[in-house]
Amino acid sequence: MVPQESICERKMRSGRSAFPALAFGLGLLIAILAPVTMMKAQSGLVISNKNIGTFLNFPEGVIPLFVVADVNGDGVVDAADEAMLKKAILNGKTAALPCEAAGDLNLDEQVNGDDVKMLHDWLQKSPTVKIPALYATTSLPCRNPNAFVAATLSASPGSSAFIRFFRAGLNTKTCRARIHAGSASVVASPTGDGFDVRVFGNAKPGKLIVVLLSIPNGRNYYYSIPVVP
Ligand SMILES: [Ca+2]
Ligand SMILES: [Ca+2]
Repeated sequence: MVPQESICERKMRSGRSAFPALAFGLGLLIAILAPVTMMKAQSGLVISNKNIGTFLNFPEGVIPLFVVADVNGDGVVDAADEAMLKKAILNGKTAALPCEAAGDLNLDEQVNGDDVKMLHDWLQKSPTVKIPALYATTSLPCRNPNAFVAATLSASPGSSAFIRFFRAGLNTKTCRARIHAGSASVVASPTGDGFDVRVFGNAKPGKLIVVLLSIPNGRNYYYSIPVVP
């Protein structure tokens, strides 16, 4: 199994679905007064002001994602990320990384030599990780200005999860999504800014829906949605 899917499975155990309540309690008032701050509280990823208007039109519970191991935020996972991660750890400056959260490959909420080793092992198999994973977390920050997609973090049988783009040029005409694994189908959103993942009524809680997302320039990413009761 590819390492990215191992990450996907681990994140189910990490309990990330516990945090959406954070967004709802303080709710709309904060959204109106300080949207950028709200986005940071939800996911650790700060969305730039030029994109925030788009983001606020997305369905409830849609959270910005980052690319696992892409610490320099260019959308690709390669030796440049390994070098940057290694240097930041050696200098004790992981907080200064464009996306510190992306450096926590093993999802233990720390960025250290174990993560560098994991990334090094991944890159031994291929100079770039062919299909990196998309992920969201509250445990570490990510300021990546190149973030491009947001999504629902979990879905119950019979409901829909949403994937939404917030970068110019990314939409249902230029991007594709298909189900890689799991009991669901995927359709273009009515607004054309992303995809709706329809989880089958007989999907089993505890399983994952894995979506293969393709954007221009040959970039592909896996996004895993845990099925919850
Ligand atoms: Ca990178
Ligand atoms: Ca780690």
